[in-house]
Amino acid sequence: IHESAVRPGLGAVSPASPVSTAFAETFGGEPEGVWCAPGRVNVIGEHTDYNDGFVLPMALPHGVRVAARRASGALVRVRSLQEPGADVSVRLGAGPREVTGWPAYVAGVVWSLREAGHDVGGLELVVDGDVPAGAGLSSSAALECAVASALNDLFALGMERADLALSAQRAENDFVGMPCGVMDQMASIACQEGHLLFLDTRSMATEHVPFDPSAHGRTLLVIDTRAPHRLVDGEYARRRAACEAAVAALGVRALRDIAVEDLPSVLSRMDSEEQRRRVRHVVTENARVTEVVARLREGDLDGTGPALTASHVSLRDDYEVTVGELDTAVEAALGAGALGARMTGGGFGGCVVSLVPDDRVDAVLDAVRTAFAAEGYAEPRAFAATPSAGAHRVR
Ligand code: GAF
Repeated sequence: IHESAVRPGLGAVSPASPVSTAFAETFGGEPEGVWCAPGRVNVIGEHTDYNDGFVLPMALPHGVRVAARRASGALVRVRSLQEPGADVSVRLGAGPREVTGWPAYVAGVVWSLREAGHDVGGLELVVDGDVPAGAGLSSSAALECAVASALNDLFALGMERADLALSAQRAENDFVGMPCGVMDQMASIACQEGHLLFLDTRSMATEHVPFDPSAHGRTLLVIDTRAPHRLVDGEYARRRAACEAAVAALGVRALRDIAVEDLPSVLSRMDSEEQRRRVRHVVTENARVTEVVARLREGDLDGTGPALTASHVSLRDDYEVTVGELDTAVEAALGAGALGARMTGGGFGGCVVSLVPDDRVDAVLDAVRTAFAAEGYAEPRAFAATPSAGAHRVR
């Protein structure tokens, strides 16, 4: 990969993180600990998590670090190394929508844990991260999960990983106001190095599926289109509402309960073409996740390519969450030899993930760059993703 095209992992992989130094400068003395939680890239299973469905994300080497210490008083004081000069103090009792911007993800986790009855008190925190913000790689979930992990240890809450992820999701749903599913938080909390996380979002059952493309001479390339990705602007909520309306109309518990074989008869019972498309995406996407997992269990990595591309087509035509940059990147990657490619995350901008033979990586990057220049799009960035560890204490 050309160096200019690579966004390397910084905070999550560098042991000498500046958060402790910054902590001493800001608050004096040492933090009680440093915690790290990663961003994620979803390999397949998009817009399925709020339909009780299946997802298959992996943690990135990029992440958020939090240096933290308990403090007397009823304040959460927080500084971000990405926002110099914007130190924030939030009242412990601050409620939903009282805090805006990045501090809402911190205050939201504190709120969510206290709402669940946990005895979380005053805090001093410094955060540092290198998940590309706005790229759909879950920088917000990484921040939430790093904070949740810190609080779990500092206040001896004894919470399991799935409960921490659900608390972080609640922070985002009810405090920040973004009606996301639980995929991003579970990926950040529960992923393991060298594995994809196969998650059933209904039962919260997990399987860690070994994933090592380099052993097959393949690269999992993440292409950041740099098309600004905004999920709080209502489109995501509209998709979720459409699924809920379909569930009510069909009298099923969730779209997850519709088998792909029953799709023709189910669709024929619906009167809105738009709703038919939304349902078809979710039902076929769940089937694609289980197909990809089955192929990976058999060691058939290349066989997953067509399902990745079919996922993109479904997200483009049925779910209608792609934008020109995402479609252009996918087409260019496939044209230059990628075995499969798809948008990843919520859509409306953000990244494409593609499975590429190692000897085609340069060609894929060149093709994407050329296609972007021809369309007048911003210069894309790319990096090779390696499945990394979920949230953990660094020291
Ligand atoms: C966003 C959400 F936060 C996730 O919960 C998920 O729904 C995803 O979009 C789409 O698969 O990342």
